[in-house]
Amino acid sequence: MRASLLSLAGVASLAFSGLGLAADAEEWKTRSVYQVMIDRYARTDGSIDHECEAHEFCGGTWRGLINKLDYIQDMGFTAIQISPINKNMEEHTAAGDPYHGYWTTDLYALNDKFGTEKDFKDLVAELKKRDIYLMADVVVNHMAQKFDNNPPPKVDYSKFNPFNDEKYFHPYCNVTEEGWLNATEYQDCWLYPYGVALADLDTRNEFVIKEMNSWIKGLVSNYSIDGLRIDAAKHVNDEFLPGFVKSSGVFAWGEVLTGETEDFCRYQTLDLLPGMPNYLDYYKLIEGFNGGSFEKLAQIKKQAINNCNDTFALGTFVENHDMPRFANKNSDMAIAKNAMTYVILNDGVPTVYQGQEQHFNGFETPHNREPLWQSGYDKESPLYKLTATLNKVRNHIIKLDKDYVNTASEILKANDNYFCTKKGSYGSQIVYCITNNSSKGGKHTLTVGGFQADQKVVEVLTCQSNQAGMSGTIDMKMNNGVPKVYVPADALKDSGICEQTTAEEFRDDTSGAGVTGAATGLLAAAVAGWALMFLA
Ligand SMILES: *[C@@H]1O[C@H](CO)[C@@H](O)[C@H](O)[C@H]1NC(C)=O
Ligand SMILES: *[C@@H]1O[C@H](CO)[C@@H](O)[C@H](O)[C@H]1NC(C)=O
Ligand SMILES: *[C@@H]1O[C@H](CO)[C@@H](O)[C@H](O)[C@H]1NC(C)=O
Ligand SMILES: *[C@@H]1O[C@H](CO)[C@@H](O)[C@H](O)[C@H]1NC(C)=O
Ligand SMILES: *[C@@H]1O[C@H](CO)[C@@H](O)[C@H](O)[C@H]1NC(C)=O
Ligand SMILES: CC(=O)N[C@H]1CO[C@H](CO)[C@@H](O)[C@@H]1O
Repeated sequence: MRASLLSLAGVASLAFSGLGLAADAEEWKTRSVYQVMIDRYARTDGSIDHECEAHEFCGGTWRGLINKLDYIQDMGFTAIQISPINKNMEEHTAAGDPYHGYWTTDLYALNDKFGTEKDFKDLVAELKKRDIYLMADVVVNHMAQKFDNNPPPKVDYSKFNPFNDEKYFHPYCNVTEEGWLNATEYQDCWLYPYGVALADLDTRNEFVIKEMNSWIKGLVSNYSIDGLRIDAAKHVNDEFLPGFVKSSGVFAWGEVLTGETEDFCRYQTLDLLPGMPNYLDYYKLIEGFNGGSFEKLAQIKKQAINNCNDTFALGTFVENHDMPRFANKNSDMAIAKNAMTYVILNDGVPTVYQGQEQHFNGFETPHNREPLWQSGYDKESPLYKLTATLNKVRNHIIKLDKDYVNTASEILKANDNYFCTKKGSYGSQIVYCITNNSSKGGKHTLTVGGFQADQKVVEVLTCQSNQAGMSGTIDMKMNNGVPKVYVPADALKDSGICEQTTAEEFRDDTSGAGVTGAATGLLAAAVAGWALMFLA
């Protein structure tokens, strides 16, 4: 074991201090992130009846987002991650339109499909006013141009800004089947040539490095960006990343899509990236809720603590724009509640992808990008309300205990049916249990520790009170497969959370049971979903 649990907080606060980013990483840890895909979040006129094709523009804008920030803030989120903002190619392609923003052609122009520069600056100002952090998604691996599927792609490099010459790119090659395990190939070859050529930037080239670093510095400063998500970080050479992050001057998550601990954690231990979306947990969560055991989740968490420098700077998620929706595999509402509970209360930064709170159930790209307006922005939906409560509790506890975010969860139980942890200092600790029992799960008592003798606690999802026994355990009254979340009663004073409580007893909770999310009004796209998923 590389670091004892006690010294972890110290390690974490030292992390990246050499790069002057310590404060930013620490600030980000206290936040809770809502991931927005601009084209699919809100239209300028706020209309909710607009139908569109899954692989074409649906008309969401920065202005639409400004008008609908209450929806995000009322759910307790304190940061948003938005899809890329720079100008994209214009053409319609066999792989659809660049509605997602990942097909950049000009790094120095904003994407006018999403609004004007004034619109974007107004968004930034409105976020500042609300103290919501802005994380911008940036593409550094490639520039994009239409491809007629006749290899090699005939690219007109003069159309790109600022990388307007072939010499700034790797020569064309397609990643072979075996090449996905060979870094030289998956970093230097062109990703998924289909409908679009993702011309692979030579991020070892001196000009490319200098220009990228100066661009990101300008972008962050011109638009007061608080953090970055670096798209396809695994597909650029390692050495490019730290300089880029340092130039930005802000915290960054790099997309490193792997479930292998060593391959994943090396990005932190080699100081390549301060943080990443937590794909290690992701795969084990999907397994755990779909017939697998939560023991595997517990194991990977221990491995991550031993192998990564700072698991608290990772982003916890069960959904993003690249993966099938959680509800696509498992449509049970109680299961979805358990998954959401893990996302918000796990070590690391909670990250919820728009639509998860509405139990959207789309399959692979582009079907996992349902316009949010299909939900009518329903603030009464069971997962919306749950998320609001969990964020409120987490935000409150962080105010009481500044070490909360750098304290590793203690795993109390991890087996086929349950995963329970205690996180934070005694007095303001959060103890929760998630289960895979599903909404058909019956009444049973689950005895769990993590409390102090005789401690008075409140189950915050039902506002029921309970008291720990001499041995610091609670008898949790489980029913209908919903999760349980306990906080010491004293810690809730003046929080506005559960001002009135009743004694804990079995409660029926079938809210939303059987609901499988908003019906998708999207017309099925007649394009290969598997290919699109990787293009963006
Ligand atoms: C991360 O851990 C590695 C290995 O222990 C160490 O060499 C490196 O300095 C650490 N980096 C940071 C930023 O703490
Ligand atoms: C690229 O390689 C993949 C296999 O990795 C193959 O399925 C695909 O057809 C190839 N595309 C082109 C344009 O060569
Ligand atoms: C990885 O791919 C490169 C480029 O195709 C090749 O030269 C190299 O031999 C491969 N490495 C391994 C270990 O297969
Ligand atoms: C930032 O603003 C400066 C001054 O207007 C401009 O020269 C620069 O190109 C801008 N950078 C980006 C990335 O927009
Ligand atoms: C929960 O997981 C266990 C172990 O894999 C499995 O036997 C059980 O069927 C699962 N429960 C539900 C409701 O899926
Ligand atoms: C209804 C149901 O699935 N209940 C199960 C929940 O998990 C516990 C622990 O394994 C089982 O005992 C219950 O039968």
